[in-house]
Amino acid sequence: MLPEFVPIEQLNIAQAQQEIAHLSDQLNEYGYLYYEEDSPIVEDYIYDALYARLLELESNFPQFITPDSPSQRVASGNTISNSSSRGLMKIVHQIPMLSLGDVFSLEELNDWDAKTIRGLDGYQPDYNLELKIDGLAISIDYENGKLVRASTRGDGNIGEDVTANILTIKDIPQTLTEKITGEVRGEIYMPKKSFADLNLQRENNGETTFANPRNAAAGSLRQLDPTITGQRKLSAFFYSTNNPDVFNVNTQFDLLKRFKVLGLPINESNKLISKMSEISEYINQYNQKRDSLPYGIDGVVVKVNDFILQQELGNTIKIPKWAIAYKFPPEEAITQIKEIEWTVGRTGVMTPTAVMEPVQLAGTTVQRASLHNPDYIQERDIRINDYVTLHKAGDIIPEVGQVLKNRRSDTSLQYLIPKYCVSCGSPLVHLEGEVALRCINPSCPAQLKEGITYYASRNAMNIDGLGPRVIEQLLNKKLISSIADLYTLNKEQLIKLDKFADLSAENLIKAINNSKNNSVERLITGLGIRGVAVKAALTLAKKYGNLDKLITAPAEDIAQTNGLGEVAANSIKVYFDNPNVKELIDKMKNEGLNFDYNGVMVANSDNYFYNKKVVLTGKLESLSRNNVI
Ligand code: 1X8
Repeated sequence: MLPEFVPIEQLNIAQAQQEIAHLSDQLNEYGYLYYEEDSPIVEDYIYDALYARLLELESNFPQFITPDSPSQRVASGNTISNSSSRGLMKIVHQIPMLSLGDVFSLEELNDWDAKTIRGLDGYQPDYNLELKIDGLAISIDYENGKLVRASTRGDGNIGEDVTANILTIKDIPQTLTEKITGEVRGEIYMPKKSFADLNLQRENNGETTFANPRNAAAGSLRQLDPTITGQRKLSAFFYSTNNPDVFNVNTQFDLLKRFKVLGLPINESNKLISKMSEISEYINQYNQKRDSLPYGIDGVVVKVNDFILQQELGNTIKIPKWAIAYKFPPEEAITQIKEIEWTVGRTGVMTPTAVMEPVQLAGTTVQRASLHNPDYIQERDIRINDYVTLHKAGDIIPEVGQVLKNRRSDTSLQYLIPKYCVSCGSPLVHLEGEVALRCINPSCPAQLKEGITYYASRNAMNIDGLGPRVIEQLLNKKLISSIADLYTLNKEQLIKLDKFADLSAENLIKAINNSKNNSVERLITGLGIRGVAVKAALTLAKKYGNLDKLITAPAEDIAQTNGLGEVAANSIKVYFDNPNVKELIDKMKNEGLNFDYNGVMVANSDNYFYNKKVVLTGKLESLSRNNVI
């Protein structure tokens, strides 16, 4: 997450010095993890924002610029050397490999369009739209059609010589179809399928897995042993050059076609548009297609199509003015687990939730993700303070993906699964055949709270005004200890609760009393019997007509019910055989709860009404229109 920056003019000198030192350290660490370890821990946009802040501070307080500031790194390393600790030769790019400016909304894109048109004295250029490939940039020199050198982008000025490794990638031609001498730039990526296979294989070998295809591609390309790169199934798309003259074309659109003729792989999803308003269709199309593409993309690159116009617009130090990246909301993020929280559900199952550093993910801020059950934690060896990848399952629910074990500190300890219920302290049990941990104390307050909340919920007894906060207070004040006790409450007791006025107390008492008349399928649902949800409860209510009949029905008979089976039938029998439940049902009966089905019974074929419709007109004394059906 980005910190809120204090406006520069409000900083005193000491604060500025401190912030510069802090940012400098932070960015150096991020840069090291990104470039040297292929293991970034922050999104690019966060790095970029922090870097921009550092530059702003340094330009206002130049006395605090230190030689090890990331802003000074580029200027100091302008010679070829092999001083890299990893042993790959450094290559200075003849022309820097720029990054792209980026925008995150159509509005910002329109601003960029307007600025571009202004830069061209009001001329509206054509734009070539291309997919932004989630890989790593590469620069390759061909001499007389032969591949002679390849280097990574590095910091934009100095990259690493990966020629030997690039020669092992089958999709990259070692010889072009024409004897051309010139440089081409593109993106190396690992197809999603190769990434999944690689990680599976690494997991089986007990090796650490890669966090995403991009890191896997970077790790695979920057190997000292090219045979390893050769085994990694990398691929590439080419999209630009430093030497447009060599290729005899005048536009970006034609350059891609020319690359194809020369045997260079290109991404053929590009599209030429004549005004910016045509972009939204392209963006929507690929945002939707994104998951089903065999390679990762993280946005759309918009380029002024005509090379002469590109030249006219020119570059800033860091980015071209004639191109921009529209970034999709990130689909995967990296964050740190701060805590594992356990909650007890209605049936006593204790579920773990990871509480994390808040992070942006596919358009929302995410801080919590279910860890499902203890096995999920143990199989992945998830620990407090671990860095993990986060994605959205089915595009909605945040889910923890991988643990970045190489980011773990030496002092990290294995996470210990709790042995006791977090609500009542009773020992937890692992029931046969279940992965879940359960608290089996029937009077566990957390279970009661969840159970009563479910009982009062819309699909069950539908008691308006009886939500979890009220129920929690009723339990804490010991005014209730079961659902039957709800019916003994009076107005005076409710008024003493937090935020309870005369009227709301009265309304709640009314709502509770009204629920006594509900048709019995609501009561059956509300009991929360395992395997019996709304639909099954209705089927049972229709079949037996009355709760007592259901309680005394043989398991075999229940199992014959449409949509139920032996498992649900057994669960029903076990439930009603429990002495605590027997006591509960008696209490409910004494409180006057309706045990009958108020709707239309399922008729047997020998019944007179079988297959006949009965039409009633007029008004009924005891039933409303809703209750009849
Ligand atoms: C980066 C990328 C570019 C393109 C596709 N994917 C990228 N990651 C493209 O132009 N089609 S351009 C680029 C850059 O200039 N840094």
